[in-house]
Parts: sequence; C-alpha cells; structure tokens
Amino acid sequence: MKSGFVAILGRPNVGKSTLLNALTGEKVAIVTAKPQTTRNRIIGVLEVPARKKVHPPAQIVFVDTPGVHKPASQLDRRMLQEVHDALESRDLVLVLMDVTRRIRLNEDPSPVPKREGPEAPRSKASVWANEDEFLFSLISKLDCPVFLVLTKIDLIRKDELLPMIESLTKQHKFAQVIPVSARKNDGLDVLVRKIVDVLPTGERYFPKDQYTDQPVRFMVAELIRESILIETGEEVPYAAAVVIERFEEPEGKPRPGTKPLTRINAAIYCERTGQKAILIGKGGSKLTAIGTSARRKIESLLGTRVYLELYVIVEPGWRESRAFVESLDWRNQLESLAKTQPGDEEES
Ligand SMILES: Nc1nc2c(ncn2[C@@H]2O[C@H](COP(=O)(O)OP(=O)(O)OP(=O)(O)O)[C@@H](O)[C@H]2O)c(=O)[nH]1
Ligand SMILES: [Mg+2]
Repeated sequence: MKSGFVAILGRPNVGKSTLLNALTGEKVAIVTAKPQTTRNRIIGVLEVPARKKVHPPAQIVFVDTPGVHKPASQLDRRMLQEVHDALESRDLVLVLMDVTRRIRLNEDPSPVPKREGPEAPRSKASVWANEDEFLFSLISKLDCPVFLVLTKIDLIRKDELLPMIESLTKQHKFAQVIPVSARKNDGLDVLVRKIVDVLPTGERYFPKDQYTDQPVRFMVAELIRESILIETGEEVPYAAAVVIERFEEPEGKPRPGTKPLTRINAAIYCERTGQKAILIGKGGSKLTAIGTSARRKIESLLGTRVYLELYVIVEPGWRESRAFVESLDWRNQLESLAKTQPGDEEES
C-alpha cells in the first residue's frame, strides 16, 4: 500500500479546511467566512481503496494549516510555527489559491509599486502580491512535490481559469495544477488520484477507522469557537479563545427513552471588557445563541445530549502572551491534563 503526509497550505480563507472536510467526509476542522479561522495544524485521515490497474490502497494523512499571513502578534507567530511544523514532515504539499481572489488581483488596474514609500500607497493588489510572495518563498525551499490547487471554481467561468494558471505556473514549478470545488465536490477524485500517484510505498500511520488525531475535547472547543466566529463581528472573533474547563462523560446507564448526557463547561477568553459585553449580549442573548448553536454541533459529534455551560473571561492582551498562546495548544493541554488527572486518558 501507499501512505504519506500531505500538507495543505495557503493564504487565509482560501478554503483549506473546507477541502480537508470534503476529502475526509468528516467535520475535522471548523470553517467560517472569516479569515484566520484555523489556528492549529489539523490532521484528517483518508483511506483510499485500491483501484484495479490504477493504484494500490492508500492512506493519505492530510494536514490542514493556519492561513499564511505576516505575523503581527504572538498568536500569529504561533500560527506560522504550526505551518512550519506541518511542512517539516510531509511527502507532498498542496498550495491552495482562491480563484475568485486571483481574478480580482488580475483585474485590479492599479500598478504594483516596485518600491514602497510614503508616496506609493499600498494598493490592495500590492498587499496581496506581497503576501503571495511570502507564500511562494515558503514553498521555494521545499524538496518535495508541490501541487497547485485552484479552489472555489464553482464561483467562476471555466474560461477564466486558463490565464490564471498561466500566470501562477510562471512563479513556481508545480508538479500538478488541479482546479477543484470543495463545496460542489468537483475535481476531488482527480486530486486524490494524483496524490496517491506520488505517495511513497509504506504502512498506515493511523488505525484504519481513525479520521483525526485531535482529542474530542479540543474538537468541542473548536466547535464553540466556530459559533463565536459566526455569531460575532468586528475584532471579537480574532480576540476569542476557548478552553474546556470540565468535560464529564455520561456515567452509568441513561434513563429508558433518553440519551446519555455529557456535561461541558467552557471558558471563552477575550481581551477587553467591551468584547466581553458583545459576547454576552443584551440580557445574555448572544451567549445563549452561541451556546445553542455550539451545543447542536457538539451533540452530533458526540452522539449524546450535551449540557453546555459557557462563561466569558477577560484576559487583557492574551494574543501577545506567549505563555497563554502556548497553553491554548491541545498538545500542551494534554500534557498538563495528564499531570493533573492521571486516570483520564480516554480522550487522547
Ligand atoms: N463557493 C465556494 N466557497 C468555498 C469553497 N471552499 C471554501 N469556501 C468558503 O470559503 C470560506 C473559507 O473557507 P475555509 O475552509 O474556512 O478557509 P481556510 O483556508 O481554512 O481559512 P483559514 O482557516 O482562515 O485560513 C468559507 O466561507 C467557505 O464556505 C468552495 O469550493 N466553493
Ligand atoms: Mg481553516
């Protein structure tokens, strides 16, 4: 059989997590319309059955990453570190480009200034071009195959693709160029086949029925954060972090006719009292809305009823605190949980 790690790379909001979920058929990573949704590298595993005379069976370990952007805070730096960690052990890299954004970039009539000074204001096009340069410099150092994956093709006409492919392939020698729509499930079978083609022969990295390495506890925290991102605007989504404080699995048998109940307490961290007020809302209405939408998703993940208690804590400037940012990483949380609760290891 074949197996390997495939890192999914790209600027924020290009559809990396949507692609991961579509490929694995599971909700592995949260997805929102806001950039910088993903903060950690996230593994999603796909088992590919053998295809007669085409390829042997394979296990593809996809690694979704935070969107590549110039870091401005400790949190951003941590997110970029996650990208580097994902690139460290990989057999193949998929670079995702959002075709709708590329079209706007190509159409922007303002010239990209060569050198920027106060007299040359940064146009949108130049900001995008610079950020792309940053991404291209990351992949130029890679010694593995790199596929260019053009995303969201359901939103454009097919004839708009060709010029885009021409200009992008001038910037890097991609092993493959594959247009896809994760939303419409278009092009994904071709993508999977091309991936299997380049993967090395090897054994499974994960048991056959495991689709992620994330502990359930962390997935629950992410689902709550997804609801916060969807329910709030302005700077609140970026300043919010979720930590599960209590996760009590059902004890004993449920009463006849009822489902077992999981009790979860979660702290929502924000940076300022104004943000806390927005998160709570008038008479607690916002927090209730966040809780209700999150609870539904958690119930479908766990297959139990869920009692969810949320509270909001102000942690001034946490995005600049290295220690706090580190403590949000579930890999670090697992370590400290193992120290405090030596018997509680089922979730890992
Ligand atoms: N129409 C369309 N929209 C898509 C497609 N893929 C993703 N989107 C939308 O694009 C937005 C961003 O998707 P994400 O998957 O969260 O993007 P991401 O690259 O993981 O973003 P970050 O985690 O913030 O870096 C969401 O609103 C998705 O619904 C697609 O194939 N077609
Ligand atoms: Mg994402």
